[in-house]
Amino acid sequence: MISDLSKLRNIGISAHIDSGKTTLTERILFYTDRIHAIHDVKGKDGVGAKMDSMDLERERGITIASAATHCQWLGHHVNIIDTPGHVDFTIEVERSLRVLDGAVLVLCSVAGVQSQSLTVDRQMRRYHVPRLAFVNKCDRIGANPLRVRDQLREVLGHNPVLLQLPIGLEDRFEGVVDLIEMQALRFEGESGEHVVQGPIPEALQAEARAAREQMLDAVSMFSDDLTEAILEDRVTTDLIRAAIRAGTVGLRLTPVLIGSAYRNRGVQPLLDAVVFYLPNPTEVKNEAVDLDGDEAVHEIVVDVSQPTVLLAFKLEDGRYGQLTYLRIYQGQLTRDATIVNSRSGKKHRVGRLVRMHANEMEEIPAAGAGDIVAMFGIDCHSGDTFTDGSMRVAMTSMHVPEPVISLSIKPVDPKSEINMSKALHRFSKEDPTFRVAVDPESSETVIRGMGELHLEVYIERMKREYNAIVETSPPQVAYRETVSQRTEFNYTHKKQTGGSGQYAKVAGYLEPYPEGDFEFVDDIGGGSIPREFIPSCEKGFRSMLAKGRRIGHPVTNLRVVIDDGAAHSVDSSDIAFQEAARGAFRDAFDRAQPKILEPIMRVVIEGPAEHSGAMLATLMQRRGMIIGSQEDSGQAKVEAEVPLAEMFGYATTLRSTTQGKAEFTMEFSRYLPVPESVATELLEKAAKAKAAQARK
Ligand SMILES: Nc1nc2c(ncn2[C@@H]2O[C@H](COP(=O)(O)OP(=O)(O)OP(=O)(O)O)[C@@H](O)[C@H]2O)c(=O)[nH]1
Ligand SMILES: [Mg+2]
Repeated sequence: MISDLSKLRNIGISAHIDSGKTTLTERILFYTDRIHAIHDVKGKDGVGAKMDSMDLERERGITIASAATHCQWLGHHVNIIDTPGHVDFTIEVERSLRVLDGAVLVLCSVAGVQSQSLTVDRQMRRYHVPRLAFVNKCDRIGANPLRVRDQLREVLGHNPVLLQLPIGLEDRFEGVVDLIEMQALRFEGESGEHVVQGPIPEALQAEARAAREQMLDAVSMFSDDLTEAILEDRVTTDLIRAAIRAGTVGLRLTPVLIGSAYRNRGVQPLLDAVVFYLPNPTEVKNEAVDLDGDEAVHEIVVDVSQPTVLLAFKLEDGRYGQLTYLRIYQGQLTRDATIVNSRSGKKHRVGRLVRMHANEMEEIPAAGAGDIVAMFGIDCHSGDTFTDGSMRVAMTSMHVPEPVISLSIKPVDPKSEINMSKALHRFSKEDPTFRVAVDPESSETVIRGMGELHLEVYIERMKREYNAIVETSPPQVAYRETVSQRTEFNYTHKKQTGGSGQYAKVAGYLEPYPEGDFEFVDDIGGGSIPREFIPSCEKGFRSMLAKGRRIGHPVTNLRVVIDDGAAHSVDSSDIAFQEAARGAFRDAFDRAQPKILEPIMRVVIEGPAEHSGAMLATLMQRRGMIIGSQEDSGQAKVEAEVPLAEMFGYATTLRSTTQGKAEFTMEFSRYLPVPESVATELLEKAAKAKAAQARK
């Protein structure tokens, strides 16, 4: 168990696709002696980076699942989670940031703040995660770390402070000037393992002095001691570090470091900075909700002697059963301990307890508050809270984005069918953004997810890991339906069949509700509907939301208000009121100018300026709305909002129109009504499908 919590760091490495997170983590593991040779992502030796352990990750050279590891640096224990950059796997970033205390935001020195940097930054803010910025790839042509520092301020609204200056750039990038110790650092040896200190090169001295002044100015804001010391000219390294730490932990400052992971430069000083400036678990505030005491807030005390509270943030099904990644917030966990799931109330016995090192694990007897480990022997959902049973609390949940794309899949043979269902069960349990449903009408299996790549990866994994071969339909967009005007209803459900009849009447209105998916308001004053039947009305309305009346997609942004009605002492019942509500919905929805909504994606394309015309054209052809475009030192960047329905197969188009030189990222932005022509098309398609269904 880690006894001195001030010597523990839990950090995440998050950033835009391809910015070098996994490459950086590989170097960190090498310099901390966790691995004994460096293997690159898509490197020539064909081995692949430690943290990208899945075959599919190695083949494609991208990270798909987050992976955890740990190392020792300057007498500190550092737990690290390397996350994927592609937005389709954003849940992996989300759940990691949920449980981490600090993060390294990696940026490319050429591309600077990119679209995913914004998304990741937003996620870091959501969980109040202090961060360091690492400007990577300083060896690339066009590297400009100072410009990236400026973008951190202008685009992300950070308070970035440069702690280093580059010594040379591009192919002459040699090392960095440490502005705190006023030393030049060079990285020698075959893999940059020897950090050699030396005097600052003559040509850089004036610039370094000015940059140090600037740095001192910015960080003295966070320390009166440092301010005083500056005035009295007795500044020390410790005083500066303490000030930077205070600003960083307080989320008011972002230290900026510089390097090239690939060229083995600048990684050790980054590790120093993790230890110096990122918080230990006791410096971060965490809260749980008391499930017994009226949802009161329970403040977490990071202490091994407190009752145990832990959060299962990630699951993986493996050879030895479910592997559950967890963050221990309070108390401790030992092998063979009994813990209670706060959601289900079920008791479980912890089997093995392990520390993860990518896909390897090391068994440990116990772990304490503040640590991140994994356990076997427990079956649970991702996001479940466990305690030792002495109280019932839940850690606040994480943000789970809604899937926007779906695909129907069909196994090719009976064997695949059995395997497919196993695979789907596992994937949907592990990944809350991956959903599986069977369409009751067509009895087709429909999978939903965050994007084409997300679903493609699961289909490939079904084949490889489960031997389940499936045919897929073209991807479908997750349309929604809603109403556009307030519409009253007054509906009576009446039925007389032999003995007792059915009678219920509901009146009120439905209207657009942009603030949420659905709201039901009971506005009945005089008791025209008996209290006990109000929930029946709500149930009736809710039952209509799953399938809208236009094209059968879910209904959203709808408020239903009931303000009158009638009941009969004998013939009114739960069922009668549900039926009345359904009748009222059918009647009013059709008159409320219903409309179809489609997901709109925020698309960002980056590429050489000579292709900017082609980049724009591809978006215009796809009903794209250009939000902005800019050109900077030969690079063009175009930002647009484009309907998801138009974006299928876009990767191929973009590749061929720009000779593979442009890249794009895409992320859900909002729902908007479809244009008339598209609505007509969708209605025709829905009518055809219905007719085909009827013929069956
Ligand atoms: N020139 C240069 N290339 C780098 C550097 N760091 C990483 N790369 C290259 O950038 C590519 C992507 O690196 P990764 O480490 O896989 O990036 P990542 O951020 O983990 O990518 P995802 O996890 O897929 O988002 C690889 O080809 C690396 O070799 C660097 O400092 N300089
Ligand atoms: Mg990676």
